[in-house]
Amino acid sequence: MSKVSGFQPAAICNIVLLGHTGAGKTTLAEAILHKCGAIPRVGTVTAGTTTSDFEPEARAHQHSTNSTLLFGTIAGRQINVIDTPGSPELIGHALSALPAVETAVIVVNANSGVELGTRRLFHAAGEAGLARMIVVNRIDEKPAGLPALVDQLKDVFGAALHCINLPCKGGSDVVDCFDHEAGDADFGSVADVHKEMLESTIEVDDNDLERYLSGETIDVAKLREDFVEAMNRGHVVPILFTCATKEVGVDDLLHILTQEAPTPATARPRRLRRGTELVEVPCDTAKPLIGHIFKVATDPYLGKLAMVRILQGKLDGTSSFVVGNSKKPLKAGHILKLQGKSHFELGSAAYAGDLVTIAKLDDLRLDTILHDPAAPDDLTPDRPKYPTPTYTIAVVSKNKTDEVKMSSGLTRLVEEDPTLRGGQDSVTHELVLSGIGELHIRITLEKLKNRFNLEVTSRPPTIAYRETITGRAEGHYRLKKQTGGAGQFGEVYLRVEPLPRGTGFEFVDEVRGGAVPSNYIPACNNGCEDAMVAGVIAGFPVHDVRVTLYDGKSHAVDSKDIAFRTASKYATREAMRNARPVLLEPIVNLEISVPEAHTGDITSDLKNRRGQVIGVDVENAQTVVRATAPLSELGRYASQLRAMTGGYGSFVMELSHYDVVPHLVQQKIAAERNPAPDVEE
Ligand SMILES: Nc1nc2c(ncn2[C@@H]2O[C@H](COP(=O)(O)OP(=O)(O)O)[C@@H](O)[C@H]2O)c(=O)[nH]1
Ligand SMILES: [Mg+2]
Repeated sequence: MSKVSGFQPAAICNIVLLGHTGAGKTTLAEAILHKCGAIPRVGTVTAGTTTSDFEPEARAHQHSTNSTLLFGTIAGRQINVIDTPGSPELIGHALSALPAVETAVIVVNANSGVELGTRRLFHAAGEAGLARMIVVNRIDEKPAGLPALVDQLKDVFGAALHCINLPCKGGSDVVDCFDHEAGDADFGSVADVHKEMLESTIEVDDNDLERYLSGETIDVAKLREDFVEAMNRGHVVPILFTCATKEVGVDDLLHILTQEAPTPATARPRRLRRGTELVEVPCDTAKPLIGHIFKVATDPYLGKLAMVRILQGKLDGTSSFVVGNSKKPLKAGHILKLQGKSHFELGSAAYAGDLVTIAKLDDLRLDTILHDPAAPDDLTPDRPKYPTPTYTIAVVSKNKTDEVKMSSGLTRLVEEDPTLRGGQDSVTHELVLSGIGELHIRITLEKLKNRFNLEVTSRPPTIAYRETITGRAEGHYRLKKQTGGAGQFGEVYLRVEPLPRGTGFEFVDEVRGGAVPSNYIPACNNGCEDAMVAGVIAGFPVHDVRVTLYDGKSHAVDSKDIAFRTASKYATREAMRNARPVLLEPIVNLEISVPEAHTGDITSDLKNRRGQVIGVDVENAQTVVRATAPLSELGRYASQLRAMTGGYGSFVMELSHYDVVPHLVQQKIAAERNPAPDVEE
């Protein structure tokens, strides 16, 4: 295996490619690698031959379904690129990459402009403290629309946006307006764009601004320094033009990335959390090692991979480190640089600012901190705000014998995806999987098949209904069995009554004069509890019931624990049937965020779902509707909300409480569940 060497912070450039599906991120990454000489020829997304889209799911869908690490070297600099999927449902992979880089390159499709997710990613990158730039790609397709597109971008993202180059020669080339003060462009004036960029840049340095205003020329080195500061502060967000398929503008992009964009040494220091405080971690190679694990994945040959942004210090195969506040010392053995599915080994240490990969260490988990034992152990990552998984399905493996394999496969996938949850539901005992939407879940199931050879069927999850009673009632049962030799005898009289919601089960012994001998009372208690396991309406667990045992009868020879247990169970069930039993359903709190124009549609749709609106807040043309609704009415809400709002709606939910199911709905559920009638065991 060929070895590569580690770069110093000032010679590294880390970027993440963000933007909607189809903007051309993966193709642009391919062009960057080609220009850096890292790959001999460029692959295409449609043929499934790009370095980045190497996973079977990405090839099948012809778009990225995971984030990937790539790197190239040019002009003495190492460029680390993280390509991300553009689908809003797969945004978790894009968000987790933000803490790893200095610069977010937001790629916009020249044909479609600002698309779903573009704004969100632009702002998320800003909140993560990244420098940002916008690449307008696919300029070959509709060159006449570009001036209007620039206006739209400035309108949406604000006054910090300035072109740093312009298309020329009919879109077959670009002219750099940072280094050039004059030239021919397809639209706009190179001189004007240069001046606009220059003037916004030097605004970050009062001294330079004063010198400029008094007619002095600012030399390029100083201008570059100011430019880095302007990008770091979000005061300048450059716009660049490219045609990735023809590699137009890619030299220019690389020039800006290597000469003008922040490096780990000049970027704003990355931040970690200490409790509620944010702590800056300067990119200093001389300090003890601190690294953030921003991605975990599995390689068919190398096993588990943990991808690390080295924040401070340096890392080599022999460095001993720990994770979080664990005391267990770990060693990497080898430090790898990934290039899509391939990898290279580092022949030297990796330094602060670099993105490297460690194989085969199970203790390394997403969004954890690894560090030298001498570095503080109370630092945690400032985790990106991941969307909450609210789209849930129940899965069953097609092959019964696969069940163990399936839960370990799911655990792996959940570990690798911050927006995926999975596991056995403690109430329904189903294996459930929650994600952001249908596409996200579909891709997850494809991964189960492709990686673990697991085929599953999926269906809506069973709602964890509960049962309770709303009245008092009496129950009696006499168990008498005489089969040849020893018989069974137990007779109980009891009463049931409702308890306040959330109290659980209570057993009270009011038996007088040994009508039920005291040694059988625990068995009676157990029998009453047995009756709580499955209620009388539809077999769901029973909550918040008090059972008071007050009388009974025993037999000197035939009475035994099991007889009293069984009798108590059936007496309790009989009593519950007469105590106005009801079904309870989980009610969730919802916070639904939609563009203001959709508020009416959303609230009337909620009414059809038996929901109740609690409040509506409007902020920046965005409405947040707060409501409660039964969980059972929200099975496909994640996808339906997106459909109702053209993709711009999102929501979070959490369990609020349990409430009585309306009678008609209860009858339907009871008929579907069809619980078995009581028969003596
Ligand atoms: N005409 C043209 N097509 C492009 C360009 N860049 C990418 N494409 C095509 O656009 C489609 C989506 O590209 P891809 O790289 O997968 O976009 P991503 O989803 O942002 O990664 C592919 O079919 C590419 O070949 C470009 O500059 N010009
Ligand atoms: Mg892609």
